[in-house]
Formats: sequence, structure tokens, C-alpha cells
Amino acid sequence: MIRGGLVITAGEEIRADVLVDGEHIAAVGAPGTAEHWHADEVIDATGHYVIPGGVDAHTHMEMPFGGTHASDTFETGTRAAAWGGTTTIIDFAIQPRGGALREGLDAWHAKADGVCAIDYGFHMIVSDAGEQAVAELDALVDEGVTSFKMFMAYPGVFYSDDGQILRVMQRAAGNGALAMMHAENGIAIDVLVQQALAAGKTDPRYHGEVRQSLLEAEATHRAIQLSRVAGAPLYVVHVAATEAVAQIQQARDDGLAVFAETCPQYLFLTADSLAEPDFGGAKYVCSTPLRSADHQASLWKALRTDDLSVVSTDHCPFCFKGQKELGADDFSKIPNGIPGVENRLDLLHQAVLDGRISRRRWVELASTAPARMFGLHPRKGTIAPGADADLVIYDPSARHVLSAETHHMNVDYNAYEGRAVTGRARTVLSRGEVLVDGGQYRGRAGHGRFVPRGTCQYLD
Ligand code: DUC
Ligand code: ZN
Ligand code: ZN
Repeated sequence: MIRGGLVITAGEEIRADVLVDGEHIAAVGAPGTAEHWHADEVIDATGHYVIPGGVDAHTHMEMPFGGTHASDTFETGTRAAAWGGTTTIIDFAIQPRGGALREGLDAWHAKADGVCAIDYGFHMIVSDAGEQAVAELDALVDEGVTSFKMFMAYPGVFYSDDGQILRVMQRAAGNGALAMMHAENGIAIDVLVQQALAAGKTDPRYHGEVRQSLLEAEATHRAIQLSRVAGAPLYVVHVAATEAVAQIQQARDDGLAVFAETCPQYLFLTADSLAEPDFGGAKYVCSTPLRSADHQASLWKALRTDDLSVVSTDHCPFCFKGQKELGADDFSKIPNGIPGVENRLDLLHQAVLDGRISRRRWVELASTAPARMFGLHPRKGTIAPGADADLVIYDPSARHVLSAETHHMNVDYNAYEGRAVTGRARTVLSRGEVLVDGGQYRGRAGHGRFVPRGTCQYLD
């Protein structure tokens, strides 16, 4: 029994006790009613919030990129997630070019199987959207891999052209799958990259300059139109630009099934970080890129209007030493990605303290909405009888400083180094097992299981 806390879900805040039986929540009861419960173990949550475990719908453990691999394995990355109050991740399996979706999915199952601290699902990156891949989509949906990411960026690597995208979306329209889009015009960006390099502009800050917001907006617009033509829903990942938000807002105002996420790095950092001296800007190289404060303001606004309805991390860690340094003479060779799976809940909690979002919206953005979006609700993302006992007892007044010296992610820097935050997961349970308790790690590799997902519940 978890006693005495303030239970917060996307829908309500109540003083209640929570009874866990095995892997599931058995009951949620007002303090009076709970007096009749008999529990083997009582966890005191007085002065704390009790929230559903975080669902991070966008991570890349061990992701191959530019000749290297993201530095967190499924083991280290899911452990760090647990420390930060996230109890489910959805990572991206990658179809090899020239290979089958199945091959990619099997390879990612092999990486994650038996080593994860928390439950996990997979999206599938379609990097070779030929007839064979399209034909495989139905079978993957049946196995609980119900979302497919495509890239309008990275020509020659992950890139899909408009025809390929349309075909995948048409199939998705028929089987309930959700098309996810990396919306940046990579063909135009690559021209600007070559021009910048030819002009001797090799520094990390040019990464931000060439990846212009208009090229994010153009791709977002195109993705929306293709999804309309196909009659398929669309989810735009890592939205960073005001002009892209405007496209999404317009589509939603028109009643289209268009959804989007942003990430903490776009809400809490700006392109100024890319200009850090001594190549330090490389730590902040990710795509879409960090942008200016006015873009940031648009994102905060869109979180209030629900034009952005999920915050996930796009956790994609590369060490500064030896990995980010691959681009020391050429910003285009810096592996793209920022670590953050451990810090998402705490960063978003600052927005609660600042009055930008309510506590319920905090829970919704970090847990309930991603669970619904990707077919995990109500098993994940809420506190209700029958749900998995994925619970965080959150201390809203614990002050701590984000730092690579104390974080648990397997990466040699923290993008928020030195930032003081208030609020921290004190006790973290996954399916009834305590993973973290007051600074002690009690989880284990292999506790986490693959979770087959249903289809997007905003379409039901
Ligand atoms: N897009 C992602 O979603 N993650 C890492 C790199 C990228 O471009
Ligand atoms: Zn992307
Ligand atoms: Zn990503």
C-alpha cells in the first residue's frame, strides 16, 4: 500500500491510498476507505505526489549513427530512465537498407531482451520503403509494433521520398498504424551543408543555421498533405520551429488526425548553446536543431493548446570524447542527439513550478498522452484498478542539480549541466517491483519486458 500521497493523474488530483497486488494496481481509495486494507508492505507517501510512471515514447538506445553507436545500451539507458521516474520507453528498431523490417525488429529485440530495467515497446524506422516493407506492415501491427517512423531528412541514409512515404501512409490508413515523421527537408539542408562547409563554416553552430526553421515547416506541411491524401493519421516527432507548429495547428483546426511532440531540449535550451567555445556546441547538436527563444515560446504555447500533445526525450546520447569529436573539423559529422531520458520528468516539473502547466498536464504530457497515443493505455499511463503498478512517488520539493557527475546515463556530459531543479522521483515501481527507493537502486536487468501495443487511442 502506498499511503498518504496526493494521487495525480491526467484527470484528477485526490488524496488517496493505492493498493498494489502483484504486478497490478488493485484499488485506489480515499484515506478513510483504505483503513480496511491489509498490506504486507506500506510505503509512506506523505508530502509526495503519486503519479503514473513516465512513458518516454522516443528513445534511441545503442542507435547506430554516423559510424558510431548511441552510448547507452538498453541496460544502462533503461536504468537511467528508472532513476528519473520513467517506467516505459518506446525505442526505435531500424530496418536495414536493402533488408526487411523483420530483420531490423529481430535485431532490436535481441539488443533489449533480458537486459532492460523497465518495460519497453518498439516503433519501426522504415529506412527502405519499398514494396516489401509496405507488405510487412500488417504483420508488425499484429505483433504490437504499431507505429512507423520515416525521415524526410538524411538523404542516402534513412531518407524516404514522397512516393515511398505515401505508400507507407496508405497502408497505415488500412491497418490502424501511426505514421511518424522526421519532418525536415533533407535534400535542401544537404545543399546548405555543402555550401557552409565550402565557405569554411565547420563549427557546430552552423548545424543550427543550415537546418532552417522554414525547412522544418515545409516538410511538416508536406507530411500533413501526404497524410491527407492517404487518409492516414500522422505524428510529427521532435517539433522545434514556430512555423512547423503553425502547420500542425492549422491541420488540427481543420479536424485532421495530426499529432505532434516536442522534447525538453527545445523547451529548455536554445541555439546559443551551439556556440559554446572549444567545440562545446557539439554537445547540443541534434536534429531538428535547437532554435531561438521565440521558437521556444511557440512550443510552450502549443503545449497549452494541445497542438503539441506529448513530450518525449529523443534520448540519443553520444559522448563528447570520441563521439561528438568525430565532427571536430566538420559539423555535419557530429552524431546527432542529446541525452535526457533521466531528466524529463524533473525538467517538466519546473514548468509546473513556473506556472506554465498544471500538475495534471505534467502527468498527461509525460505519461498519459504518450500511453494513449501509442496504444498502451490504460495498462500504462494512469493510476486505476487493473493498470500495471508503474508508480512514482515524487518529492515535489527535493532540490538537486543536474550533472554528468551524478546522472546515471552512460554519457560523459549532461546537456543541463549545473541546472538546479526542484522535484525528484523518490520511489519508483514497475509492475509492483521497487526499482528505485530514496537514492538506492533496487532494480535489475531483465525485469523489463517487451510490451506489444495497440493502435493510437486518439482515433478510437
Ligand atoms: N532524429 C531523431 O529522432 N533522433 C536522433 C537523430 C534524428 O535525426
Ligand atoms: Zn528524427
Ligand atoms: Zn529520435
